[in-house]
Amino acid sequence: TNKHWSYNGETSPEHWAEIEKNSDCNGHQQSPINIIHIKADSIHVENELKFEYKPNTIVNDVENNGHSIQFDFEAGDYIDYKNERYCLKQIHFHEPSEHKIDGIIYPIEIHLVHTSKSGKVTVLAILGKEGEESQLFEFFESFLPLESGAKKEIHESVDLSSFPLKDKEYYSYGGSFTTPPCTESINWVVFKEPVILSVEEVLKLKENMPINNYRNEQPLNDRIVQYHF
Ligand code: B30
Ligand code: ZN
Repeated sequence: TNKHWSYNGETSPEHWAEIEKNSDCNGHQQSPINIIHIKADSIHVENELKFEYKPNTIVNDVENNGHSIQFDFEAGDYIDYKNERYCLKQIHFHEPSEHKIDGIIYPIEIHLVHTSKSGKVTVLAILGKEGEESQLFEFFESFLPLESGAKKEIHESVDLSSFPLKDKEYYSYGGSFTTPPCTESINWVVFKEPVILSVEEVLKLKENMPINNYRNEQPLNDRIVQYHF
């Protein structure tokens, strides 16, 4: 039988390309990356990223899929990115962060995964660091702990418009899924400023997630990162 990918031992990220035969894991446009601010190309485009996050979007369920904690969303929250509409599908977490900014690793990274009608994917990445407590994390963590493989129905509304993302500076580049099959042509948007959650919230998330579920930094190769201010 097939060995399943993981974050440690014989099926860790260094082995993904061998064990996932038809994957892109050996590709040249992989994620995550270390974003070096002074090397990014600064640009300002009006309305490149617009949020259509509603105050009452339904979270269908949460699953511990063995590689992360993932919340699945009912259709309702959208972003308009580069003149295309993307629907929020799911949110999941990594610890510590996968992306780095100027070499800095954050305790948490949140991925908001969006897809367009034509099948394109945009992932918004938000770094998380310790400080004041966050109502939003309080909500997400209220469904933990969750055993590996377990799924819980939720059907409650959440207000992601309370995430302070509107008009915030971000980096963007073309990359891949950070897990097998490491599919390329993913639009990445990484917010420059981290969001704040409490020490306790970070701990609770870390204790209830697959440990060290991050992929190491991938080479930038010939790609250019844009800095949107
Ligand atoms: S990430 O944001 O780059 N970490 C997928 C979405 C986002 C990222 C990585 C992967 C994805 O959609 N993968 C294919 C579907 N998955 C199921 C899933 O959504 O959770 C299949 C799988 O990997 O075995 Cu886990
Ligand atoms: Zn992810």
